[in-house]
Amino acid sequence: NLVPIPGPPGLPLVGNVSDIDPENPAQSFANLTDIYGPIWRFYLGGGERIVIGSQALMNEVSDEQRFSKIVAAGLKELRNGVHDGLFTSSGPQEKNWGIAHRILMPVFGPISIRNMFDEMHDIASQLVMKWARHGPNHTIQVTDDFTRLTLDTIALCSMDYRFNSYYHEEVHPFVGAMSDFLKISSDRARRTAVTQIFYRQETQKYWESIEVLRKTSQELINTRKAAPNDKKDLLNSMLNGVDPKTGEKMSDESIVDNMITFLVAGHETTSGLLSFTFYHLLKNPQAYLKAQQEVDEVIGKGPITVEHLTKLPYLNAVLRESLRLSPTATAIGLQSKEDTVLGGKYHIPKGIPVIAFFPKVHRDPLVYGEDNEAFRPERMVDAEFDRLNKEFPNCWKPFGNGMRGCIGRPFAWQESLLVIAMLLQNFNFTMEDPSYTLQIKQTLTIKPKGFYMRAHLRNHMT
Ligand code: MNH
Repeated sequence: NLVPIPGPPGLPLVGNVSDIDPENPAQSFANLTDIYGPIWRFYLGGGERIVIGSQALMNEVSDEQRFSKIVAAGLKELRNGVHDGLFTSSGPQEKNWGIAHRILMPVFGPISIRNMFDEMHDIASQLVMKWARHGPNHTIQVTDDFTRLTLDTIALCSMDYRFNSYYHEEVHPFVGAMSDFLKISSDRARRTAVTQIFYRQETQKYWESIEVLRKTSQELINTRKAAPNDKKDLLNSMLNGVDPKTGEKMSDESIVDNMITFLVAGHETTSGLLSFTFYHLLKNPQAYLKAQQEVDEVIGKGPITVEHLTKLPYLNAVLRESLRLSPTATAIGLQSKEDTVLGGKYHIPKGIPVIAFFPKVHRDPLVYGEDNEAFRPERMVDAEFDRLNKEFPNCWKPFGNGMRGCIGRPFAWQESLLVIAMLLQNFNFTMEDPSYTLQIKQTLTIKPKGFYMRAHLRNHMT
């Protein structure tokens, strides 16, 4: 009673290369899911891959007894720079993953994230100041300014280093090296070993960028070792933390891997979340109004404190709903530990990449109903959210799954709540072009393309 997994017919050698737009694979994945249903397969670079896009299948592949993370494609290329760092490691079978995971889990827990509030507030204030100075006639490049924010924040919190991105037009050399590293990694992932030979200059730039990233990080470690302090930041936690299981500390090599990993994994995703959230709020004036009213009632006109952030249920729901419709990390890659059957009738060979595609999982009509395309934060307030997750386990997965889920989630959440609250408190926003329709720019993550706003200081209006 097994049936073949449907999918677009492919050509010999090149497989389905023409079915997937390299500039916007997420759009192609969405279209192909509409055509072939919640499970389909394609061929690229010789190998078969399977895509899933429903809550029921997501729930099956979330079983860590049966499935584990696979490090393939872009992730595999990133290993050239950050090796077995947390994000790019194949998991517990690599010893450094376990050591770093056990040392860092508590460091990314809610209590130590609270201690990073002042640093987050420092950078967020710089953003507010910039937009206030520019005034309402200035076109805000939304994703650019949010990327400055998330990068500066993670660098300050993780290694006590200031990129000062709001004080320079051109990017910091470390940041430039990082975007080259990310861009070239994702381009390399689409090439065969043979075509890769024709990219000599690019390859040279690639390894130079990695060198810049690693050398800068090692220098920060050396500086801290030469002049230790008792700050409770991520760098100190990595330098001093002892793994309770093995009694080992993280090596310098592994600290460098993870410092770069935090910057890589932590900045684009959060910047995209902030950008999409403003897009959705501006497209949905009732939700915008409710969010701003909540900020006014809970925080008022005074300074925001870390306590305020626990009292913003509607803003929480706004962020959840934004990640439902626009999951900035669009997919995770999994593999079955044994030959298995999905959905009761689809044969899945052991080790084949299974791509869980969140934009479709998050629009499953059985879970989210007729209005699955609507931005409706009300469905994500705590009571509703809990009910959904109970009734439809694993229906909302923007931070990944299980032990390989996002370690930076509390960090990203606190930062995002703080920034949105501060911005709504200080400004009224308008869309530069009210007829703007959402377009996606995809790199390792997705962001809204060509989305611009204007910021009107609220004090000037009342
Ligand atoms: Mn993050 C893993 C999404 C913010 C650091 N993150 C993941 C995964 C997803 C994800 C999905 C699982 C990847 C996979 O299975 O291959 N992360 C996000 C989103 C945001 C985010 C949507 C913001 C919004 N992440 C952050 C921040 C940091 C961070 C901020 C660091 C400060 N994430 C990580 C690390 C991992 C990860 C490290 C890998 C954890 C592990 O496997 O041990």
